[in-house]
Amino acid sequence: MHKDFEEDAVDAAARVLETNWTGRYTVPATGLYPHQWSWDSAFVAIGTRHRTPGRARAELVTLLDAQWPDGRVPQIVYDVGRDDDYAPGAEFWRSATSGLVQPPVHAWAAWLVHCSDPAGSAREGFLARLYPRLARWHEYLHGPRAGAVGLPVTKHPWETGTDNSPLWDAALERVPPEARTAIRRPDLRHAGTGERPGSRDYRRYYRLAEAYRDAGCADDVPIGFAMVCPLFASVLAVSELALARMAGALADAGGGAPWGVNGSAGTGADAGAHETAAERVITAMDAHLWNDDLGLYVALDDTTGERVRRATVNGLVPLLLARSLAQGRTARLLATLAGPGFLGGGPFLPSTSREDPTFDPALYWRGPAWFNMSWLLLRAARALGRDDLAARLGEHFTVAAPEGFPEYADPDTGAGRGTRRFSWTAALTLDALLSNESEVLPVP
Ligand code: 2M8
Repeated sequence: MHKDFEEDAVDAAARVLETNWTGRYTVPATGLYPHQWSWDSAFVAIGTRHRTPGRARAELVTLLDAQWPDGRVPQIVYDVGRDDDYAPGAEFWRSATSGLVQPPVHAWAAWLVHCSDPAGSAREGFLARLYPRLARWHEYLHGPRAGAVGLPVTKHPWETGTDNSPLWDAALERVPPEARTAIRRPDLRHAGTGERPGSRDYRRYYRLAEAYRDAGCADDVPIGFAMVCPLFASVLAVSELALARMAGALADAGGGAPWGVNGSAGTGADAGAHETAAERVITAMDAHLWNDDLGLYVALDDTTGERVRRATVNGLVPLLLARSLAQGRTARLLATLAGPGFLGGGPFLPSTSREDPTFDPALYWRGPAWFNMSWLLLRAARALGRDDLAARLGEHFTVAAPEGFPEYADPDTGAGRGTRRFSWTAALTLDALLSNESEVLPVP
């Protein structure tokens, strides 16, 4: 990439993040998403660590301050009073946070943030502050959220982060498209109807959210949707390995700490417990989510036990764990990624395979190229030493600044779609351009 272009893109990305910073956290986009979102904040911190590491730490601390007593980290922390600008809001949840969750990228993000400024992190006691909270977050996912095969279930498409992916179609079809709450769509003021989920989907989304809220957000009450996702499981495994690194760093720094996983002392033993948890996730994913015909991992319906035969980018994310996957899987995943459904069929990485009958290049998670997905696979490619593949995935970030840091892009032309000045697009562009880490979990 040309040096001047890179510098301009870095400055422009930093400006977007400055605009979207509220003083305590970064909104995903000032119009469409005016609150703090869980996994967005993790991606934002991964980018802001390069320029303003103190702000990256604050971003994660603010989010973890909203953690529930049961350990869950909420999908949204509301800027209460702005219910007119996004729905459902605090009034719907009868709480300042949503009761749902999002993919657990946080411990990985916290480790990357720590590595980029270990001195500042130590000064603020960042790891000591976050580690016990992140460990509790994971305990919640391994405990109340564990499904039949031991992997965490998502109880709503909003929890998957890939809200209208075709992976959820069949399960969602069983949910009656009737909600008691009057549905408002402020989102349609900021994005085209052809880019957002339709009203039938929204009635089902509300129906599920109402059922979960009315059950007190208890996880032992079935509400009609329970899906296991390979993207969610993969980032949980990476984040467990990040917690192992943190436990090790804390033990080195202080010779142990008064917290721990399942009550154990916070010494090297904790690192081992997190590594074991990661291995358990990977083994279960390999045993239950692999689809040999499609050559990637798929979702599992925890209610019916059926695997969802759909090829989506979610199923390629386990490449982050390439070295630990079952024999032959990494080579198959790389072949699928290079094949006609994904990078072999066009310049940018689509969210749903170009060969899947549901593929739509404009509709949200059903085809467009998302920058966080290119970033996840870029990190995987770098860790595998596949510079050619990393360069190819990195091309996605060359369209980010010229297109105004869009939420997502057309996978064939790179034209921006969705909202603009989108925080994680800006943040991950910063990371793609400024990070020289070749490991998924670098060492400070
Ligand atoms: C999108 O999801 C929200 C609900 O959480 C929505 O559509 O209103 C998704 O892309 C999700 O992954 C993202 O975290 C959120 C905010 O950027 O927007």
